[in-house]
Amino acid sequence: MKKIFSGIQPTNVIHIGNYLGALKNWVALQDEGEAIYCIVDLHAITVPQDPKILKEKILETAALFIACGVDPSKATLFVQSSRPEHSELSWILNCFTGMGELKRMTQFKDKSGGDQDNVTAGLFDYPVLMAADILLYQTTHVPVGEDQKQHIEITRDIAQRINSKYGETFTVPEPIIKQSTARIMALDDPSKKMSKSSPNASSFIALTDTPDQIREKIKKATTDSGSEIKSSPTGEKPAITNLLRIFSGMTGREIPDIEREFEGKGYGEFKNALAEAIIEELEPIHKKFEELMADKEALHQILTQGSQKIAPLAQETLNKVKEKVGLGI
Ligand code: ATP
Ligand code: LTN
Repeated sequence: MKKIFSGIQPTNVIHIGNYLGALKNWVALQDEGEAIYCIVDLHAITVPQDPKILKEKILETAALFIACGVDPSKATLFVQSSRPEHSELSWILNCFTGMGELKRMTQFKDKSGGDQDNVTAGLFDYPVLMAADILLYQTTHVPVGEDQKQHIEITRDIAQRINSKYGETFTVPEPIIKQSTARIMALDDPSKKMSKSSPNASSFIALTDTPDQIREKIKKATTDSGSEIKSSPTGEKPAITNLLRIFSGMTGREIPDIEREFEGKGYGEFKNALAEAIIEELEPIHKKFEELMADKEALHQILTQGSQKIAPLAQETLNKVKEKVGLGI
């Protein structure tokens, strides 16, 4: 039986890159095995956060998961910091991880912007906490976007290292990366990944954007030279390729089918149809999100129950590791 684990940080806004690259797959996978989905607030504090906003975002993120189709009666939802086993296992795994391995992580290099002395040790150590999240639940599959592939590889390396030193301790997990939507690019610059932390709000479409905001952002989205609505998997037309991938992800239609529909038509017509397709997919999500946010008590309860449900598994793995390493009395 598949054991699925994934997480999203409760920071900024969840955008259509997160939705197509990760969340949509989470929903599909909850019917294929035991799924555990986590709001990774400990990861969020690796960069400065306003405490009041962070708390509010944790609930909003839970509401968005459910609004997007994660069903709390099928999948377990919980907040990372509510289970102390994550931090504890993370410390132990730190002692089995090399500085050199962490220095090679491209996300750390990107996020520290070359100024490694002025970011937190938490940001450097971020992949080890992520490894703890995954390994604690003996996860078999981790649905993520392309940017997290290297973090799953280091998780596998750490698990294999401990397994070969102490005998079978952890399940070695596999990533699930849906290639067509694994890396949705920024609307203002198709050479950059669509990112929550971008200072330019026009670079992403948030799941909570209004229809007018969506129309405006798609209208402004960068396009390539020429006027053909045709993708180029080899990279000469990165902007239109990205817009076609978004169109396909939102509607479930194949890219060649969309290209045929817009043959001989211009960007204007294509962009109008794309904006409407996004609005149509997001409308029920907005509605559900508003309903869920109106009953915060119910959201608290879902998250508390989720955390209690998975406690025995987290404790079992942690105790096993402590025993093998020789910790405790
Ligand atoms: P930031 O860019 O600020 O680091 P983020 O947008 O990557 O944040 P996360 O919470 O780090 O957001 O990612 C949540 C999930 O969404 C991860 O599985 C990640 O791989 C996926 N994801 C993030 N951005 C994209 C994207 N542009 N395209 C596809 N998947 C993405
Ligand atoms: N690092 C991921 C979020 C994350 C995660 C995880 C994803 C934290 N722990 C465990 C999958 C499994 C991100 O920010 N994109």
